[in-house]
Amino acid sequence: MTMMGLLHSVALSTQFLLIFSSSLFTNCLTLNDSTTTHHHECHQHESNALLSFKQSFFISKSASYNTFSYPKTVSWIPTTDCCSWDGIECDELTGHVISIDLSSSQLYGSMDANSTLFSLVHLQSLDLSDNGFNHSQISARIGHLSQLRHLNLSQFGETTLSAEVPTQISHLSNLLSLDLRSYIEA
Ligand SMILES: *[C@@H]1O[C@H](CO)[C@@H](O)[C@H](O)[C@H]1NC(C)=O
Ligand SMILES: *[C@@H]1O[C@H](CO)[C@@H](O)[C@H](O)[C@H]1NC(C)=O
Ligand SMILES: *[C@@H]1O[C@H](CO)[C@@H](O)[C@H](O)[C@H]1NC(C)=O
Ligand SMILES: CC(=O)N[C@H]1CO[C@H](CO)[C@@H](O)[C@@H]1O
Repeated sequence: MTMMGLLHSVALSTQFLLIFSSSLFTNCLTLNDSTTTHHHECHQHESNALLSFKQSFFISKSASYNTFSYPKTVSWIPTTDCCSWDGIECDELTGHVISIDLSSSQLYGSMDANSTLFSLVHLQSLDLSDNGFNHSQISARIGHLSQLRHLNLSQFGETTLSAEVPTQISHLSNLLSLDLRSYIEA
């Protein structure tokens, strides 16, 4: 084979490869389109559950001890995808809410025993540490969140949770970390 012939066949096969891979690429994109856009958005009932949880609290700077605290729930706006809200993480495939981080979020109020929070059954991580829960009890419904791996309800100062821990917390068989510490100011 001459040098020219070799170059020619390389060029041909490169061209073939390019066409082949570009059609593969388009196929992938089309497939992806249908899977991603469909599942990435927050489920409506989970969005509603988060919004009513938000509405059950006041924002009060003094409810959080951390000097870098800020009200994360301000970014929780009904017309937007809840997976994009501050402190919220969704499963990339199913779109279910799997993590809530509302640590040091200046939330003040009582935690309702029937809070809509307990309908978020796909939650794997829940951090409500350093807010002001006005001595409310940890709901027995915490036991509904059976996927929970991390639970942080530790509090500071005067506005801690009640010291009583419901026995249902023992239903959380996937728990890897549990923080219920209370720091009372001297
Ligand atoms: C705090 O708790 C007290 C006593 O249970 C109650 O009267 C009051 O309404 C609560 N405040 C809030 C903001 O939930
Ligand atoms: C919670 O809801 C149940 C029924 O779903 C009701 O029996 C119970 O009284 C409610 N508890 C509170 C504290 O609202
Ligand atoms: C729980 O939250 C507090 C305050 O946000 C933090 O200091 C602590 O490390 C957390 N606990 C765990 C086990 O992550
Ligand atoms: C394979 C497949 O379902 N492809 C879909 C990708 O998304 C477009 C529109 O976004 C649909 O028309 C295709 O059917």
